[in-house]
Amino acid sequence: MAFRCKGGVAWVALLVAVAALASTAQGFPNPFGHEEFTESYYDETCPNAQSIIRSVMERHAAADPRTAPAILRLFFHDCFVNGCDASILLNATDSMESEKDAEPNATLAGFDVIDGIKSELERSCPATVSCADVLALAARDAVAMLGGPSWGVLLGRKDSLTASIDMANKDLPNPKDSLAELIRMFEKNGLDERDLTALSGAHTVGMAHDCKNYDDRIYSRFGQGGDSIDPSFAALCRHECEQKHDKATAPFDERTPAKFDNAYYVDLLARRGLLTSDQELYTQGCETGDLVKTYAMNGNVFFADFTRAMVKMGNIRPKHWWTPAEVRLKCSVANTHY
Ligand code: HEM
Ligand SMILES: *[C@@H]1O[C@H](CO)[C@@H](O)[C@H](O)[C@H]1NC(C)=O
Ligand SMILES: CC(=O)N[C@H]1CO[C@H](CO)[C@@H](O)[C@@H]1O
Repeated sequence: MAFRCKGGVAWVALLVAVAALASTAQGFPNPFGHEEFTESYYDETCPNAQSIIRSVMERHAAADPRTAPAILRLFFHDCFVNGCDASILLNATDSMESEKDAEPNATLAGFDVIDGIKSELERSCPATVSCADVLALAARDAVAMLGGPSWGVLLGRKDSLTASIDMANKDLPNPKDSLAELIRMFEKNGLDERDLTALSGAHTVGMAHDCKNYDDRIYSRFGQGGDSIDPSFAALCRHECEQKHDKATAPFDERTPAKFDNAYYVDLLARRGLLTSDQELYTQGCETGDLVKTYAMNGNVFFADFTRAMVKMGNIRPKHWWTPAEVRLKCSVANTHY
């Protein structure tokens, strides 16, 4: 049963007002010195950038169905750790650990796809398109290729010179987090409860590859699971984990795991969300619970909110505007070494 809420309408009105204010503010130059992103950023310098990215994405996705979900997840991890600056893509060096080795990354994939896209781009327009923009465009293509919405991507991001494993461990949400914690982590990035609920809908595609991410929920340990999980769903997941151990995989959305649709929210209504962080949106949330119901009923509202939230997430900037940045030549290694 979803949390009952009072004053829901007032909250929505306030949010709409805040969103309207924020969007008018976008027209002004950023006081922190960040350049505005624009859709036309590469129109002169690399007019084929978007078609190159799309065709490499299609080639990889045809060969490996994991590609599109993996790229979408990579973009989220990039943006949440000190802004969308491609820091997630850097390999470790002698003097720097890699975000790839941070705890929440354990099963990230798709790095080779981004490296492949980048090397094709370098042939057409050398040293022009940043890896952070490649990831933003590839994530948009991934969603569209899975049957989801598409949108114009704002461009002009720069690539970081370094990565931070400590920030990756600290700034990425954990699958066992409570709703309050999720709200706090999204808020730190300027994302509200509506963004959180819509962006979590990315879990309508892809798989979890590690039972550790949801074991407490399916075994009802540490206050997780219990009434908030359908017992037959819990039994199904336990069976898979016990049979296959560290090879166990579980789709987030059981019925259409390869289709970007609103079925994730229908699963949450049935208490068949995989992670605690998924299910809490419905069982613990007031505003988020109402949104889950809305999205489950109306896929167009979900698509519209998801699109808007992806643009917002793609606008998360590195926290310090003076952070040195560049256009990397290879996405897994910085051009400049300290
Ligand atoms: C709300 C907080 C979130 C948490 C705690 C979370 C956590 C996770 C976890 C634990 C996995 C499974 C990893 C594995 O076992 O392989 C996963 C997969 C995934 N996540 Fe999230 N996630 C969150 C939000 C997001 C967002 C905002 C997006 C994108 C907009 C996203 C996109 C994905 C995708 C597409 C997959 C499937 C990847 C694959 O199939 O390889 N997640 N997430
Ligand atoms: C970064 O690491 C990956 C995987 O370990 C490897 O395939 C890739 O070649 C490395 N990149 C560079 C530029 O060395
Ligand atoms: C893809 C990747 O680099 N995964 C790493 C994430 O972190 C774990 C644990 O630190 C590593 O063992 C993985 O190789």
